Amino acid sequence: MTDLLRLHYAPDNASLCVRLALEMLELPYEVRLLDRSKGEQSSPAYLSINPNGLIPTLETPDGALFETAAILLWLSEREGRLFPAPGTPERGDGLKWLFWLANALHAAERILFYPDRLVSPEHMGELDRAIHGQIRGYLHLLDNAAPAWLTEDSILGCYLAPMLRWPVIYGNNPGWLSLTDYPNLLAFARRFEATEAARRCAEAEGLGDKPYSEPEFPNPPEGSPI
Ligand SMILES: N[C@@H](CCC(=O)N[C@@H](CS)C(=O)NCC(=O)O)C(=O)O
Repeated sequence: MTDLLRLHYAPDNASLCVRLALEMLELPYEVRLLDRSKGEQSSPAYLSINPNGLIPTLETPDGALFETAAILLWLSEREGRLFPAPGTPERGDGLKWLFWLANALHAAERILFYPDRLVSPEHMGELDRAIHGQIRGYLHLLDNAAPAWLTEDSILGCYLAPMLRWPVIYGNNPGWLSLTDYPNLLAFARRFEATEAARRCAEAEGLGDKPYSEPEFPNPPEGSPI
């Protein structure tokens, strides 16, 4: 247990969504690097706070929290900012998109990044094509819906922005996706990356000048992101 907020992270991993929210909320926090090249996310010490062996975990006075969406919601409710409060008319809309980001888009992106966990090498191309189609479909849906929350000051934005960059640069076929096909999402990415909070995170994790509108492979001070 800690009185502080302690983010267990690896650069440009899902912990980035949480770092963005922490910076946006201007909360004091410390970070603990998980070196993925050494498999530190699977160490007994880390598994004792996150039995999934996934990044991120946020240690809090209420205990260790995992699952990006849960951490983002917990932070916003603690501070009373960046997400519609319970009982407000906007709450339902916020919740439905938060769950959608976690269950639809994030889940699909995990298939893109870890196809080898699901199929043998000879089926990898087929899976890649299928998941590209699904992610494109999700991004078109979001671009067309252009929900009211697509603003720079929302935990939904903190969750979405990294998910616009990762599929462009990671996976077996980097470059298969271009944000120019999604004008509303591209406009959001440009606004989001111009915020002070996003700039501080980009600096801390070596994400470059246009991390969301024109993503490039990162160059984090810690070395490799994966
Ligand atoms: N559902 C989890 C997914 C997190 C996730 O996919 N984290 C990745 C890093 S971006 C990870 O830990 N990958 C290591 C692995 O899957 O072994 C969440 O939202 O926290």
